[in-house]
This record gives sequence, structure tokens and C-alpha cells, in this order.
Amino acid sequence: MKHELKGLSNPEKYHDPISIKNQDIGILKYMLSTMLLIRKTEQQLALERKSGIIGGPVHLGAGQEAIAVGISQNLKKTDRVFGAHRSHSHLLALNPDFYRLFAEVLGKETGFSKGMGGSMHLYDQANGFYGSVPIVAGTVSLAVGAAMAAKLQKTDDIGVAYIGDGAVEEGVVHESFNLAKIQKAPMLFIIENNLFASHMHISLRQPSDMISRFAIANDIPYKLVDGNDVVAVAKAAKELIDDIRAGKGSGLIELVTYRWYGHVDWRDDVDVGVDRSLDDIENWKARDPILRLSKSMIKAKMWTTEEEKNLNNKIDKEIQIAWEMAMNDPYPSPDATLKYVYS
Ligand SMILES: Cc1ncc(C[n+]2csc(CCOP(=O)(O)OP(=O)(O)O)c2C)c(N)n1
Ligand SMILES: [Mg+2]
Repeated sequence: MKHELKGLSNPEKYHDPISIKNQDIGILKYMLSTMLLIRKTEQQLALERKSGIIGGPVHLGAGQEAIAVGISQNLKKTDRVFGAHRSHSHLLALNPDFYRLFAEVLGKETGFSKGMGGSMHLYDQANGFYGSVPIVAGTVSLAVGAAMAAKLQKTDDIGVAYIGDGAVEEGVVHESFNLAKIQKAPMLFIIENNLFASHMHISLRQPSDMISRFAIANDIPYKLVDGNDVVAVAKAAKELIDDIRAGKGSGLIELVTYRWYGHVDWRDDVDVGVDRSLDDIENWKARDPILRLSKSMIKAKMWTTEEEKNLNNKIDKEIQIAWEMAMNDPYPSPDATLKYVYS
């Protein structure tokens, strides 16, 4: 395999604090607290999945929070965002209502999809989240359709699709790149390159580790960024999105990152022969997007360890309250079963 990502995929690099020069302190604090909230929400899901209280699978994205949080800084509620099987962060970055996510994974009628969907069928159109599905790459062409509709409707809204490095192995993704380019669709393709698809490392699946090569092939403007640097993600996304909204056609952003948990649920997958080691995981944990931002802010005297402690305690408490509430919520009534089925 060609290593075109160079240092970006090396777990021993990019551990330093990030550059926050000229950044708005309010936005930095918002991004820090949103990443922390997403992390803690997923840690709660891991715990309760392990305990057996959550009945269905949860695909956790801990370690990857900077991507959705950085991108969503540049999105509007009327944009049309689509996710896939690992989409808690994609939705929570648009609407940090972890209570409704808890209710959804518990199958309660107060959940994002009225308890009918679970972790992989999330929906919150009021906040721009048009849906996630477990079918890998299943939403990418829908996002391009939504982008084309936004253009026909003469809005400056955009379509957004989160795509994994494994999802690009589905043909529909390449048809979508081509169509979006030819139609000048206002579309942002986000590649979350975490180097794995289920249990397989990218070197076992592709001739190069750099997914942006498909943007080059389709003559789509692209940016390749450290996915664990929330400020870099937000800045690169802004540049692409400004052009997309201005009618210049589609863009692609590739973010290199890593997930701390294994493919699904709370395990780390090292035990089942996956091509990663506990050392890799520890090294990637040192590239933690939350830690890097908080260290940078403390160094710049924008933030203190005391404030961080208080924020941690506050989110922990809110999560416990939301979890209890969701646990006590009712299940949908049996006659609701067919209510949302079209025929
Ligand atoms: C069409 C289809 N094929 C296979 C699967 C099984 N599957 C679920 S997730 C996954 C890997 C996806 O990898 P990637 O797109 O990189 O996302 P990540 O899990 O790394 O976030 C596979 C093969 C599926 N859900 N849908
Ligand atoms: Mg992947």
C-alpha cells in the first residue's frame, strides 16, 4: 500500500497541543464542551451496553469527536446532513440532546426515532439531520439528491454526507462523486478516515491510504486534515463550505482519525486478531482531540484545570439525570408498530 497520508496516520505523531491563534474563545469553549459531552454520552452507552441494559449494538466513535464538532460549526439548521452506522457524534454536534439519544437506544417513544430505530437509525430533521442507516454508503446518494434539491429550491443550503474509509469501497459513492461534480451540486463529502472498516486495516483493503485520491479523480476540490485537531477541521471545512454555498459546486474533506473502541460496542477488538495493538490505541489516545484543545487553551490562559473539573462534573450529572429519565420513559404502544410503515 502507498502511504500517502504520511505522518497523519502515524500514531506517534501529532500529540502536541493545537494552534488556536486568533480563535474566538467562546467558540473554543463551545467546541471543547460539545466534544466532551459527546465523549461522555458514548462512554455511558458503552457502560450500559456492557451491562446488557441496552439491547442493540452501538457503534462508538470515541476519539473522533473533533470531526463532527468542527464541521458543524459551519452548518445551518436548514442544511441536509446524512450519516451511517457510527453517527452519534454527527447528530449530537447538531443537537446535543443526549437524553433523546439515550431514549432511542433504549427503544423509548421519546427517542429521536420514536424508539423504532435504535443507535443506527437516527433522525432529527428540525436540526438538519436527515438520517443515518446501517447500510454502509446507503445515504451518500441521498445526500447528493438533497443537495440538488437545495439548488433547485434556490437556497444556499448544502447536502452533507459522512463517509468512512470503508464506505468508499461501495460503487455508489463513486457515482455520487461524479454526479455531484457534473451537476455542480452544493455538496460536502466528509471522509472520516479512521484507517479501519470493521476489523480490517486499510492496508488490507486499498492500494493507498489516502481517500482524497477520489476527489482528484473527479476534479472535486479537497482538503486533507488532521481529524483530531478541531480548529483545523473547522477552518478547512469553512473554506470549502463558503465556496459550496457560493455556488462553486461540491467539495471533499478527508479527516484522518482513529476510534478508541473496537468496531462495535465497548470492546477494543485487540483480542480477536485485529491489526492493531494496545500500544497503537494508547498512542492514539495521546492524540485525543479533547486533551489537545484543552491543553492549548490552558497554555494560552483561556481555560483552567478548575474550570475543566467543573465542566466534567456538570456533564456527568446531566448525563446521569438524562439516563434515569430515559430509563423511566414509556415504550411505544404496540399499535404504533405499523403507524410509520409506508405501503
Ligand atoms: C452494504 C454493507 N456492507 C457491509 C456492512 C457491514 N459493515 C458495517 S460497518 C462496516 C465497515 C465500515 O467501515 P467505514 O466506512 O470505514 O466506517 P467505520 O466503521 O470505520 O466508522 C461494514 C463492512 C454493512 N453494514 N453494509
Ligand atoms: Mg473506517
